[in-house]
Amino acid sequence: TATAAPPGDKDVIVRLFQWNWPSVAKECKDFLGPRGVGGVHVSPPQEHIVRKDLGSPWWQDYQPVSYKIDSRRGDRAAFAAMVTACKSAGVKVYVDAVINHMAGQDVPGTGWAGSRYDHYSYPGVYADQDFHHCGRNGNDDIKNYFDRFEVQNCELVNLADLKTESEPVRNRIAGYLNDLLSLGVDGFRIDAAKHMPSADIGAIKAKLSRPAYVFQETTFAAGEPIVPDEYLPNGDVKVFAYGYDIARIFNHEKLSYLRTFGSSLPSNKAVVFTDNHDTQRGHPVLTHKDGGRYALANAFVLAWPYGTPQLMSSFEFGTTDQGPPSDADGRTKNATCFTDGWRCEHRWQVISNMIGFHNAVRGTNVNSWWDNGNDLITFGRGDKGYLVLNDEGSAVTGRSFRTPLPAGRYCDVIHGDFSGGKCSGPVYTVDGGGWFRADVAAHDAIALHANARV
Ligand code: LAG
Ligand code: CA
Repeated sequence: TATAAPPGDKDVIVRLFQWNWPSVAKECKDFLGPRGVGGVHVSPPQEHIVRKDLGSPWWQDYQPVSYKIDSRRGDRAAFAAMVTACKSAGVKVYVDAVINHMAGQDVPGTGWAGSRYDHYSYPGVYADQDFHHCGRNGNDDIKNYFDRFEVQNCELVNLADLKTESEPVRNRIAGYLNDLLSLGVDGFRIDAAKHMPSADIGAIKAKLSRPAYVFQETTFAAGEPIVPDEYLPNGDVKVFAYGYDIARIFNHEKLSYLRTFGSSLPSNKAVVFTDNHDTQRGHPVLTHKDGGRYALANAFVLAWPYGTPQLMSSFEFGTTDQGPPSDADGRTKNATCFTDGWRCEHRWQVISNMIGFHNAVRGTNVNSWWDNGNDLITFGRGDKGYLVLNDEGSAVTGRSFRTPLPAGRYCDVIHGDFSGGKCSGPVYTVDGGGWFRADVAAHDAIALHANARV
């Protein structure tokens, strides 16, 4: 099965977690497009449950009630306008597709757009015969992740599990995805992919009206029988180990270990990330709460040639259930970067400028690796870029670094913005032998690249 190529020459994906459609549209035009971001991963657009009684938790959105495109983030018209705006800014739109299950509510209710539902009944969409009833564990819930049948046919936290092997169910799901394609979306993040046999996802993909980029949520823990590799025929896979490894190395080990960083999955099939909305709620990963260390980790992710980087853009939360800033009716408020809890990691100076580095070095190999055997690392990418990462507790002073760069004056995009031929931060002069001299503060970096020459 051919995978629609992501991206082209711009492959970075930004996850605007829970952003409403007008805010996504504006961000595509104001920032993502101009900064060279390839695609935006948006939160689920379909009608979902409403649990105002629980304070409208963010996870309402992962409990579909119908495939109407009408959610706390906006209606169909607002969604369509967002897609148009992003595409005209040169940013592809990837939809979070929740297709393994419907809602997990034991009592009947009314969804966001007014659809009535009961646990295994979604009038006009699905009825009881469309769901698995695995007959295990007393309540049909998944308990044993080491049992393939159970993981794919029982219920993930009580969520009504669709018979993705059934033709009518596949047709319904494909109908929803095709509706999104008709509005111009470019691809899908397949939610809970591990909970569906890979062949079921493949069969649904085969029903799509045109090629779409697919990346799959394939969580994995050692010893589990269902492995991410199984899902490669459908498209790309998310590499969860990557973010855990990054956190371990930055928190407890040595940056010099990054010299061979990656995973056993092929780089061109791997979507990599420091954190996502699930791992940042209670898993050992780096997040916006780690401040500078998070920025440095993402600088490495964007500079290193393994996988398609996905950047997280979060809202602050006290409890793990807390939803995004909302109005009295539960509509998500506009995302206003750096206020009202919107952290906008993708706009942090280091992270956003390293998107430009990533694009400038695309297609080149790592060279000139040098480390001090501990937390100071340096490497080049082709003759296009050079990164120094100093995570030592003390500054490196007056050191000469040998880069693969042609002679010239380069903007340090870690501390300065490059635009209109000017740099708002430090500029380093690389000589004819590729050398430049610099001081690097503790827990700091320098990044030079071909598209930021002064
Ligand atoms: C995912 N990827 O494969 C999402 O990234 C993840 O965030 C989703 O879980 C999950 N799959 C299902 O789409 C989230 C929350 C869960 C939440 C679930 C459904 O992490 O905590 O479950 O969405 O809303 C919640 C309650 C459960 C309850 C369930 C059903 O936390 O206690 O049993 O709803 O009512
Ligand atoms: Ca399933």
